[in-house]
Amino acid sequence: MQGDTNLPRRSFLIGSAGTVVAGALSARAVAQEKPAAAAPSAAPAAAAEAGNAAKPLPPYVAWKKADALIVHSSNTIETKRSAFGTSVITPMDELFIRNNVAPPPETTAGDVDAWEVAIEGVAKSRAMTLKELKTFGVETVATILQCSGNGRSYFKHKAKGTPWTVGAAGCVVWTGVPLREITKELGGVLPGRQYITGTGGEPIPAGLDPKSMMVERSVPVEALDTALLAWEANGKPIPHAHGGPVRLIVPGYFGVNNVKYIKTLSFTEKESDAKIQSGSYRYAAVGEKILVSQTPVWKMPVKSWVTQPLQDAQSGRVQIHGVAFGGAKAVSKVEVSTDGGKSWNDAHFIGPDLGPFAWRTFAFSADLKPGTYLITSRATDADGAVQPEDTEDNDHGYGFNGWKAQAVDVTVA
Ligand SMILES: Nc1nc2c(c(=O)[nH]1)N[C@H]1C(S)=C(S)[C@@H](COP(=O)(O)O)O[C@H]1N2
Ligand SMILES: [Mo]
Repeated sequence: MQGDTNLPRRSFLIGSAGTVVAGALSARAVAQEKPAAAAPSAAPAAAAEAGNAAKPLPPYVAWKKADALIVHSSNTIETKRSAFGTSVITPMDELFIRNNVAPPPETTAGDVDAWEVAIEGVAKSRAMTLKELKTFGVETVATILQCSGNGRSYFKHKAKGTPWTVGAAGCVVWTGVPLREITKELGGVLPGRQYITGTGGEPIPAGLDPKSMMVERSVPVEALDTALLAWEANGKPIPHAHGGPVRLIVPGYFGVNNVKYIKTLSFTEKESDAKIQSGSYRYAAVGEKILVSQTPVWKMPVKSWVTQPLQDAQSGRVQIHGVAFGGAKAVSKVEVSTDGGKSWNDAHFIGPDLGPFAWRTFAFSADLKPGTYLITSRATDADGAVQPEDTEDNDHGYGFNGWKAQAVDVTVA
């Protein structure tokens, strides 16, 4: 029932041998990513919220809401589980941050329209400014931006990397020009071009191998139907920290495919040979090296999590809230359990439906007597794929969507 989502499946995870490669980006990026300790705590959400509360926001995101965020490092900042609320859209000042390398210098507001993107692999390839791109078309889409490492701390094998709980994700409304309008304008995609490859605008320090550092990602060309070059997020110009002036948005695909500060958009015959595509962000068996033969983190699978209550509740009527999504397709149903998954109750969606790539907020009204409860949720996508109890381990800890480890211990008094 997994459809075409890129879930790690047993068949992908067996058969390749090798040693573990850490991070696979620059030594610097890996150092930034190293978790203090990815201890598999009984309540990782609470532990993370308490343990990291003291770390201040780095200057480039000083405008964010510190009390809604957990700062793992200057380039890895997570939204607190308690901050998601019930209003569908994640405000930019509460949205998580993930940079693989140091961002490029900020474009001054007046120069935003002059930002150039080279469009390649089409009949009339050329560079064009954002100002010109804006004339080709406009569309708005709500998508879930979710790091493929979201939930990494719930994997049993202590995967290396940032120990995200549920908060390396958000739901954002993007405005931009559809790629299909751009390709139409430029005479169409050249034959045999099977991938859309986006390159980020980070400068690569001299002396370093660009391929080992550059953020260049490829997705199947079928994403052309829904992808955008976006300049607006939640009704405002995309903040620099989130990829402004122009960002590639690939609805339904994991965060890393949504290339920030995009400089080149190329229709290519092959996937990029940059390390972030070829040597990382793929599902490898635990202890095995990432190989190009393994499945990349592309489409997101079905997932949900509870956002309230997270610790205590008053006995009587309790509103259990959360978010649920199908990933690369709509979510059709979500259930809530108050007994750790022994029994399930249908929850109802409470927020507006912003389309198949957005998440939906949900609620279940429970009558709870004093006691302790293990509360969790389980979503089903439009094709009937059900969020699993657990996600099979993979070396780098990608694609976690299990309902069991995300359950919260709640004391009702
Ligand atoms: N240019 C560029 N794009 C990038 C990245 C990056 O480091 N550089 N990080 C990727 C990863 S791994 C994720 S999860 C998302 C994070 O987006 P955000 O920082 O806007 O939340 O951006 C993706 N796009
Ligand atoms: Mo990510």
